[in-house]
Amino acid sequence: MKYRLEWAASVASFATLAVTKAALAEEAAEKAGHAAKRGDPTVDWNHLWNEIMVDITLIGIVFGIAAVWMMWRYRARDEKEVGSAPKLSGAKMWAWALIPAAIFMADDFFLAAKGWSLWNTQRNVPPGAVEVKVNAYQWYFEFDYGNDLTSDELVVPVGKPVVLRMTSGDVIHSFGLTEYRLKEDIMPGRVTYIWFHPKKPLETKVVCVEYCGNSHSEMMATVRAVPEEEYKKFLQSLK
Ligand SMILES: [Cu+2]
Repeated sequence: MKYRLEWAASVASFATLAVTKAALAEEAAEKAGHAAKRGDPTVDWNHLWNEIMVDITLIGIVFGIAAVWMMWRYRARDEKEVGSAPKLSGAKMWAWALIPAAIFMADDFFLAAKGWSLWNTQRNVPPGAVEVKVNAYQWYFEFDYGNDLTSDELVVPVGKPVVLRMTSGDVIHSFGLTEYRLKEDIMPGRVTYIWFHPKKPLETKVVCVEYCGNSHSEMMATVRAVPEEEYKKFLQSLK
């Protein structure tokens, strides 16, 4: 009897957590469906990030409240008081171990599955993507637009998917383009790729995000997403 209330309160908070999470996820999915098409590495990355933030915030709040409540509920009332642990039946012991574990593993697998689907998006380059080769060296990037047109700047047209085919002339580097949520290693003797879909004009930086020697921290390049016309002019200027 004594512990029945606590038991009921715990079950209720787990149930609330599960139901609230499901409702929020559904709402977020609906919003995302209206706001943006699925299958964009940047959009999907942001979506997953937000979902994880909601997830850990909810868990944090529920457990914070439970911890504070238990500290108050089970406080020592005088200096000499000795606590007495509840004697759980075998069934209750297993339930206390397995039910919370199952709830959290379901949550973890749910997020892991979303991670896999984001990975699929990152691997599936849409047909007709603009292709740029990236050569990385200690300590700079070189962008190759084909037909012997190279630049130390990455310029891409707005409104089209862009795929980067990357390799290294020396050691391992990594292509870190935070603004578009991209990161992919660049290795000697191997071609790796990553794609993104710039939606509006933007100037930002790509930085090397794998330690590659003395001047690693200075290894960066300008990235500009520009309107189609400006992109064509840029290619002309390389001739
Ligand atoms: Cu590097």
